[in-house]
Amino acid sequence: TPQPTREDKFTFGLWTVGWPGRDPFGEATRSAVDVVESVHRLAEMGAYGVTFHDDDVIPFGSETTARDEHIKRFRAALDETGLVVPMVTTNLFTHPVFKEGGLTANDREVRRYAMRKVMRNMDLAAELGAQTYVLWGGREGTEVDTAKDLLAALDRYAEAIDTLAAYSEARGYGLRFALEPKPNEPRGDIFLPTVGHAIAFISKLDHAHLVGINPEVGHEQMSNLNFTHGIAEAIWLGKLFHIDLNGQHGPKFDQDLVFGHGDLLQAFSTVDLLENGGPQGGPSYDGPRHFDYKPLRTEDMDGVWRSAAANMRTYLLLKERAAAFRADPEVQEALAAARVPELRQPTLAEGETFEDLLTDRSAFEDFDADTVAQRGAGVVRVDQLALEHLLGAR
Ligand code: GLT
Ligand code: MN
Ligand code: MN
Ligand code: MN
Repeated sequence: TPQPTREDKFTFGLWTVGWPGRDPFGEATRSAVDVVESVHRLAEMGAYGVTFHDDDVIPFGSETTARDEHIKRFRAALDETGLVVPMVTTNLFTHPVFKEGGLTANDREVRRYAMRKVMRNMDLAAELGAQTYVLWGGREGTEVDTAKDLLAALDRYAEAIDTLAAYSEARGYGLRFALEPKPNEPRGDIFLPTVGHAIAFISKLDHAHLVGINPEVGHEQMSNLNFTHGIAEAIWLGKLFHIDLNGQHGPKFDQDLVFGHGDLLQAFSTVDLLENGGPQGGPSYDGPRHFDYKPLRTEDMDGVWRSAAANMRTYLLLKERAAAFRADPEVQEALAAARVPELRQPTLAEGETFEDLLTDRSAFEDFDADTVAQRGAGVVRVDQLALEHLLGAR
């Protein structure tokens, strides 16, 4: 059975294993976890790195000396374990000052403060060697549409991101920014709710080349969208800068389950795309495999570490299953029968123009749509073969 190693590039948000289980209806069920312990435990389990919000490492409001001390302890843990920090983000959602928004708050003072909070943590991100800066706008949105100038909010969002990108360039930080879509929760409706909205927004930025997305499995599924299709489009556009893997059972509140513990077939197609979907059949994404989940509130600390291990093990099992699926001669035959490889062949022949297509009688005048319509597409056979590989039945 597969064991995670550093080469697998598994990373975890410190806020994941560190979540004490507080929800809107109940108190914490576990005590807070020291980040130093999280770094050591994750390293022992075979993780490659950790990610964090400023406030995960440095409690909000810490004075300068206390702040330095928190950073020093964290750095020491990284040095001892060799874990890296490929991604960093900002908490612009917990403190009540952000109740009406951060970078898109109506209150300009709040926006300026939010921007400074991000810039300060970008300094730390660069110091720790991060390549990616995530912006999840959990509080950027509304409950009441008429209480926000929606077009101005998008202007302010773009202004903020362009300013932050310019700051990274000017300081030579080399950061790339990844916007994380989510449809709702905590706000009633959040701006840039899906992969598609976020990618379209990016095209309007002055620094579009430095900005991509950090899609989360559950967030797309909350919108009843297909996550695998979403990341496929992001990959196609060169915009998959980072990824948040977890699990979700369809449209409802954000569950943040262990990867694979929600829609398992979609988890399989996601891993298959990431690992085997590249042009030559290899990986289509080479960044960290980042888990953003919450250990169930029912669990004690033993359950927390088990759930962390479960994310990595599930990913590796799916990777193994996807490789077996691709290597199975019957699968290859079923894919060929379903004409899957044919889709890589351009619709027009080399050098062929629409004029040539117009004169090709076999394409239209002599084409027998009714006869061709009778061909089965052979999809169910592929589906069942995938399922059997997934179940370990083949
Ligand atoms: C928060 C959110 C996540 C985001 C994190 C980045 S924080 O826990 O639910 O989906 O990825 O800010
Ligand atoms: Mn610039
Ligand atoms: Mn989530
Ligand atoms: Mn996330």
